[in-house]
Amino acid sequence: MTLTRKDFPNGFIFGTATSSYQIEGAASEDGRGPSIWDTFCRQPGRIQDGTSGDVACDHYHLWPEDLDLLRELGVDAYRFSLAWPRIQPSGSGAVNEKGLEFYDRLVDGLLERGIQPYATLYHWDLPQPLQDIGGWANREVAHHFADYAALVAGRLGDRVRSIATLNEPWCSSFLSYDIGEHAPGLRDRRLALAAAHHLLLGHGQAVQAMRALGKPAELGLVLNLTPAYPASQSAEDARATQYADGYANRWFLDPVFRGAYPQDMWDAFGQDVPDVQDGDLALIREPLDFLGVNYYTRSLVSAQGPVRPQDAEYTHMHWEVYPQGLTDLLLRLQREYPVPPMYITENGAAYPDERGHADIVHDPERLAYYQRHLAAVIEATRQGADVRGYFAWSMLDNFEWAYGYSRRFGLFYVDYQTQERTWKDSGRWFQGLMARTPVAAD
Ligand code: IFM
Repeated sequence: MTLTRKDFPNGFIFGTATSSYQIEGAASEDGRGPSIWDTFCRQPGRIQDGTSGDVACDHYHLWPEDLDLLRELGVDAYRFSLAWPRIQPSGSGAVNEKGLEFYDRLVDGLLERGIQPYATLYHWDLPQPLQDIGGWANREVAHHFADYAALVAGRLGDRVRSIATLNEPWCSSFLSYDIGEHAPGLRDRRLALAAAHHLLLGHGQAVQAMRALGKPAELGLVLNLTPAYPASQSAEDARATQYADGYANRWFLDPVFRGAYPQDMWDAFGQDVPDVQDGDLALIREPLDFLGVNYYTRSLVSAQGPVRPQDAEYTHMHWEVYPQGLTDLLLRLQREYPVPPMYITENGAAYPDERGHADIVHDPERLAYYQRHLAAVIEATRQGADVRGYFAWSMLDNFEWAYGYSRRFGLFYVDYQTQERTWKDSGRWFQGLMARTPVAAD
């Protein structure tokens, strides 16, 4: 079997994705203020290898070389995020011009190389001063976010093709305030639900504020969605699966596309539900130009807890490789929600790559992962899902949050001592796909 660009709908966009804290480094340069991840990384035991994003891939300095690599890769687009603490070090008010200038240069550099910029406003690096007033659990932060969004859209909205407000609000709320694995590392269900609500509110307000500027950029939201499947036919497993789906997916999809929180989850969360004020849900439901879908794996659920099938393949994150889940997810979104056009804004896999002496890193499992998931996207589009593009996560190996540098997701291998970038087989395979030549799909 071969895969070519012709297998995808006309105009389908291919790109790679990264995020500011994971690659930029230069944590205290040119007026950047501290973010919650700077704080979190300094707390003992939070990051598996005790590292931080202080230097990361040093992309803040190496961006011209990195954009040259993107050009060589041949992608149509590049998805990156802006560091709010570079632009507004205290999270509101005063603007740090040097921070905005960095993104000006990045966007112009992409355009000069014929690559379309896809910007994300918030990929988890909240300015620390906003955490000091409670972070996303404080409703005020939503208003600050909308101001920041308007500021960025005013500056870049003519040049970027798309602006996503939030990346993966599930992670910035449940994973960060309920499960405690991400900054700020809290374990409080009530705060997590307040944070989730204020993230969505901030998203809606930001879309309204940006739209009012009348800039051409497409506006949307990026959700990480994990389809849940029952481990058996039992009624107990079905109930547990519905809860898992509510917690991971519907708590975000329903307010954004239906204007209401799902009743079963509202009942299940009991006393912890957020304070929803008049007009909030109308704002959250603000129409979008696109939905970004981040897909990595599925969950298999029993009443006793998650199940790990024995015969399945797993990535270095211990996530099951399950391409069918992506087809199912896209078709479900198209069928059950009034979704706008969709992009796969992230998909990819970590494997323990090793750089030998050759000038290429062999990563057969990642390559197979991409081939199988792209085939899953094609299948979904053939069955009617309106998918307009696909972004591989990630362009570079980078700082994988609580795992530090111990997990590699890149199409390019990064040597963190020398900052040398080395092509992986998966990168060369993408290059072949971009060049419109048929490439093997298995
Ligand atoms: O690295 C992350 C990214 O920041 C958000 N989505 C999932 C990726 C892999 O864990």
